[in-house]
This record gives sequence, structure tokens and C-alpha cells, in this order.
Amino acid sequence: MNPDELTRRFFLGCGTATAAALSVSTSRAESPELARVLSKLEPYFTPPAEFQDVSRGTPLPHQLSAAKKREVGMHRDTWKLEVVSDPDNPATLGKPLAKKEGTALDFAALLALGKTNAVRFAKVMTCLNIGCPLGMGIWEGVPLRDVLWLTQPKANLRRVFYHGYHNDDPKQLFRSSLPVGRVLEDPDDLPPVILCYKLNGEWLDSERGGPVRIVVPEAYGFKSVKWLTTVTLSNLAHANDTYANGNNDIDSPLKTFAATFQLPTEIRPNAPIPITGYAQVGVSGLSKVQVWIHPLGKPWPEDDPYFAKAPWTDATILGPPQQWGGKLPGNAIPKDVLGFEAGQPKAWPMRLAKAHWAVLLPGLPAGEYVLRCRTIDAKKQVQPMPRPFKKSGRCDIEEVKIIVAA
Ligand SMILES: Nc1nc2c(c(=O)[nH]1)N[C@H]1C(S)=C(S)[C@@H](COP(=O)(O)O)O[C@H]1N2
Ligand SMILES: [Mo]
Repeated sequence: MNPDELTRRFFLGCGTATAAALSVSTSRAESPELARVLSKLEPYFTPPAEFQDVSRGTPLPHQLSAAKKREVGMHRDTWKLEVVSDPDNPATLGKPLAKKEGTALDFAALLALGKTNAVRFAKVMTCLNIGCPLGMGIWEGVPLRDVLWLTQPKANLRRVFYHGYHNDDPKQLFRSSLPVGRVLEDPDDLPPVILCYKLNGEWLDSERGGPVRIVVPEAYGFKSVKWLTTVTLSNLAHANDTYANGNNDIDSPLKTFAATFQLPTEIRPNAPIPITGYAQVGVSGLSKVQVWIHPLGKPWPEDDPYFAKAPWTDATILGPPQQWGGKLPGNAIPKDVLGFEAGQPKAWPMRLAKAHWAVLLPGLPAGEYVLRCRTIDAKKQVQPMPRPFKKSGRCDIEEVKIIVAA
């Protein structure tokens, strides 16, 4: 990034910054310390090949041979989606999409729906059990409800289950589910649940779950099942997700939290300390990122486990980047991305996405310290609240040891 771009992003910060705060930002943005760390920021969107992979399976489905992938439908030419009634809790369907009836949906039919109905939206993919997001992308596909309606459901439909190719081994089944209402309607301005076939403008590759995966905008990764083969429409009244094993809270929408990027390795005494990081912006949005440095080992009152009484310093939330990264075609935001207009976000920071932040802290005497960062969401809830439990998604206040030495 060039220095003007850095200054501009730093400047723009959150739209609510006051004049006084901005003048502080300007002088900080000009500091060489901050410029150096800002120039090393990750791109906003992740190139598809650089997403982290946490898929299960032996062998991993995306590592099967090209011939095997073709055979089992993990190729655009052979992919078939079944949308059928649950034999144990039947939904009443006029026309199931089933292989044996020759009515399963193929890729050409999905794309034909996409011609008029495709949607695109930005979303960060995060595993409920891993601290950092796996990647940030623009996901594109057909709303699942458009395919669901092809089955002419009449009644007795309460839950939608779905799973992907799992080596024909029941033990490897990875299944997730949603209440039918979430599939049919989008509450709270959320994008629809989609049958996704493109990421950052390119066909969804095999490692990311191609040819087709589910993407649930507001959910953690386990709801976004890869190598999709089967949707089961059911009258069961509750979830049956594979991820319910392992004590996971499977109804948890994305949380807001902050984390730092790598800190400078050498911090000299009394030299200003530049810090950058990202925030995941969950369903409750993001209003602030704050940091606090405390001497290592110095006690903190036990009745304040979330450090609410600490002297936190506001960081600057960086504005939208000029270069979005992610290997987007033509290096630009594609047309008609939900939440964007003329290639620019309508609101910032964007929900269900990432935001970058930076701050320059005053120097410290030699010693060992703990750096903490936290978010305050758009509803004024302070991390790790309002949902501090680990098994509903990571949101612990990050603690990083820093050493200031001559
Ligand atoms: N078929 C299938 N889909 C899956 C999984 C899997 O193991 N098999 N893992 C899930 C989990 S736990 C996560 S966090 C996301 C990760 O998405 P990614 O591998 O594209 O980063 O995929 C989800 N979809
Ligand atoms: Mo996950």
C-alpha cells in the first residue's frame, strides 16, 4: 500500500470520529512506526487459495483423484443435488428432486436459476472452535429457498437438513441444519442462505467445497456444508447437526471480537508502540476497538474478570481499503454485491465481515507487559459479553505478552 492510501484509510477510521480525534489520528498516521506496520497489513479479502482448511474426512474429499471426483459428483459436469423428504419425519412434497426419479438438480439448472436470482455477499468464514477467521470472501450463489420451492412443499416442513459427499461412509457424514423459516426468509437484513458456487468471482474450488456448498451468512463455518449432495426436508422440530457433538452450541450466530496482528519483535524503551489488528464483526456490529497494556504479573481485582475498570485506549478502525485484495476479477468489487453500491460499502464496518484497526501507544520503560484488546459492539456490549462462553464461538479477550528491552 502506498503511504497516501494508508493515511487515507487511517483517517477515514470510523465515520463517527470527532475533529479532535482526527487530528490525533493524522499525526499518528504520519508516524513512521505506524506506517511501517500498516504497510504489512493483510489484504482485506483472502485469495481463495489462501483460505485455511479445516475439513474432515479420510481421505479428505477435496484430495480425491479427478476421476473419483467426477464419479461421485464433485465436479460441475456430474454434480447432482437431491432435495427429498425425511423418511423418518416426512415433509409433504409435491415434487421431490431425486436421482431415482430423474428430477435431481444439476449444475446447469442451478446456474440457470442463478441467471436471474444469484446473490453475492461478503462474509468472513470462521470456525466456532478456532481463534482466527479462515478467510474473508465474496460468496455467490442461488438462495436455497429457490430450490426448496421447486419441490412444491405443502405442509409438515419444519427443518432443513443438508450434508455433503463423505466417502460413502456413514461415520464421516458431516451434516448441518436450519429451521425452515431461516431458509425461507431473511430476518434483520441478513443475506439469504445460498447454494454457493463462486468465491471472489471464481468457481468455488474443491478445497473450499466446490462445486457447491451451503453458505449461511450469519453462522459459524460448520453450518456451511461443503461438497453438497443432499438436502432433506423434515418435520423434525429440532436440530441434528454433526457439530452438536463436542459440546458445541450450534445455534450461535457470529460474535464480535478483536485480535492483534503480529507485534513488532523488538520494542525499545520509551519508543512509541505501533499495534495493528483485526476485528470480526458479528451480528451485533462493531463500534470500537480498544487496547490496554498492563505490567505482566501485576495483579488485577478478581471481581473484574473482563477488565471493565482498566484504562483502555481507543484504536482507530481503518476505513474501507482502496485495494480489496482477494484476487477479485479486475481487482474490483463485483456488481450487485449486497451491502455495496458502485463498488463501495454502504456502511462501515460491515457486519459478518472483518475490519482492520491500528493504534500507536506511548513508549514504556523496559519490562514485561500484557497487551489486551477488545471490541465494543454497535449495541454497546463489551467483549466478551454478551455471550462469553467458549463453545458458542471464540471471544475471549486476547492477551499477548510484550517485552520492552534496550
Ligand atoms: N462436508 C463438510 N463440510 C464442512 C466441514 C466438513 O468437515 N465437511 N467442516 C465445516 C467446518 S467445521 C468449518 S469451520 C467450515 C470451514 O470452511 P472452509 O474449510 O472452507 O474454510 O466448513 C464446514 N463445512
Ligand atoms: Mo469448524
